[in-house]
Amino acid sequence: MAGNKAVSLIGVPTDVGAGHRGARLGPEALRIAGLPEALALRGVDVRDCGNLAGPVNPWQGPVDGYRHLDQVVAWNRALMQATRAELEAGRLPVMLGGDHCLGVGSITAVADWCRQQGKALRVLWLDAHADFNTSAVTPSGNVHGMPVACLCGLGPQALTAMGQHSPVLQAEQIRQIGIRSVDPEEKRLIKQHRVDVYDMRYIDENGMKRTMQAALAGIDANTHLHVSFDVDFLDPQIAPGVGTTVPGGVNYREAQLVMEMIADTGQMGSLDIVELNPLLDDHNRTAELAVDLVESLFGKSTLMRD
Ligand code: B3U
Ligand code: MN
Ligand code: MN
Repeated sequence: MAGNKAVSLIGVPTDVGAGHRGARLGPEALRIAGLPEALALRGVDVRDCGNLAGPVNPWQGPVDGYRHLDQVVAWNRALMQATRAELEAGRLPVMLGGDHCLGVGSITAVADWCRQQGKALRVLWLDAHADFNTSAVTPSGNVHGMPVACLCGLGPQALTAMGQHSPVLQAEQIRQIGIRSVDPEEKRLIKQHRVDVYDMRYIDENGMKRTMQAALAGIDANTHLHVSFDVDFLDPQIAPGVGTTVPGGVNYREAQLVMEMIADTGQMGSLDIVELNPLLDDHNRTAELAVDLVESLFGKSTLMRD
């Protein structure tokens, strides 16, 4: 059960992969919203590793279809090493982002570790976006729109081959939930690679319970579940503190159910919390909501179930 595990918080204060600046302040906002204390209250042994160091955001335009690729690579290398070290220490790494380009480093480390341990890996990508762009089709050059493609082997070698195996993931290991903004060429790539997408229409038609049952099907005691939680998964009415809000997102009750159903599997082994931008937030309320949801991920449930 994830709730009994030792957790390590890894702050990654950067927004080099994003189109807005401010996600670099995300780790501090999550701490101020009480994340370490909330986990400790749940009986979790929490270690805050502090923030990783890396290059500043040069705030330049795209070069060959990528913005800030060298800086993105440097941050991801640092995160990959830190994530690996915490996994090897038997702890559950929680990455405090930072923008979603960092999913490459964290998941590459997790995938290497799972291979070494003989564990199956399932990645849940909670997001408004599919993050499956490449340099050839990206509308922005922002690498936070590309991490899933990189993990599936589409992208610059410096990001697709950071770990011991490339591609890092097979598409069938991924479930995307909450998707509602996909660029036209990105859609073509997603279909070509057969990524399993539970978009908002699927959720509207089937309800969140059935969506999560489908997304979690096949998970067993040998599965390591990695949750990559982009805060823009949530509806902007409840989570305004993100750079790329998309209306029509997951509401509070649906989000709680997602987290509770993940907690019920007992198999979550690593977590990313990304794209929180405190400069766009309203008195840190998005960070506080993220902390509330993470508590549910670690087993806080309703009174009736405790
Ligand atoms: N798909 C767009 C927008 C985007 C993707 N991920 C985020 N925004 N956060 C792009 O620029 O790739
Ligand atoms: Mn994302
Ligand atoms: Mn997103």
